[in-house]
Amino acid sequence: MKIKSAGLLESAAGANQFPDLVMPEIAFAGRSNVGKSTLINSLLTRKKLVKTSSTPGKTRLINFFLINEIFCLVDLPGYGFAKVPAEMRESWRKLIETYLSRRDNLRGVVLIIDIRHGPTAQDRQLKSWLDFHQRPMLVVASKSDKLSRGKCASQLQKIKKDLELTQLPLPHSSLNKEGRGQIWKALDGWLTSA
Ligand SMILES: Nc1nc2c(ncn2[C@@H]2O[C@H](COP(=O)(O)OP(=O)(O)OP(=O)(O)O)[C@@H](O)[C@H]2O)c(=O)[nH]1
Ligand SMILES: [Mg+2]
Repeated sequence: MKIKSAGLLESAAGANQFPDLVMPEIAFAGRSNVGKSTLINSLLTRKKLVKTSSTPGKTRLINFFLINEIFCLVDLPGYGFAKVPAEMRESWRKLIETYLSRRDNLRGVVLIIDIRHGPTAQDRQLKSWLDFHQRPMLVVASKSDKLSRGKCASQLQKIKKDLELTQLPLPHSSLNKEGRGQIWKALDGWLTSA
């Protein structure tokens, strides 16, 4: 995919702020700090389009990025960040669920799991919830540069088993760009499906 243009279209705190679009959309979900925003930058070969941070809880709104004027990539707030007050966590959960259950133009969800840690209970919950809502899903194992080749391979198997997937997750590293081509191939399939 050649990226000709990429820009922030909307930051939404509620469903009334979701952009009124019919173009295809792909969302990125996962635990706080797992690398959602970094993956979007890596896919777009933009270093700073999406704000990233070593402090968890950076992305608090749903950010819609318009790409090539023809589709959107959507950065969701991360879940599972213990330092966020309970009522705020609850409001994020509602925001994410509202988005994922209602968005008609959503073609698929990229669920990101840290390759070192594997899925948490909340990741498993989200996976079952996406299955229930029949949302196409791609699991990406982030930060593959943090482990040796052999350890990466065994962690991919473990994530597959834990989440009861039919295929291995795709590894990704923002440092050496491992997996970028394969991830794009999956996203292209969603974007071009009717
Ligand atoms: N080594 C390495 N670090 C990564 C990779 N991807 C993300 N990181 C680092 O992980 C941290 C969190 O990345 P973000 O992209 O901000 O994570 P996020 O999932 O968007 O986090 P929230 O917005 O808080 O939900 C940053 O310090 C990134 O530089 C990777 O592939 N390799
Ligand atoms: Mg983020």
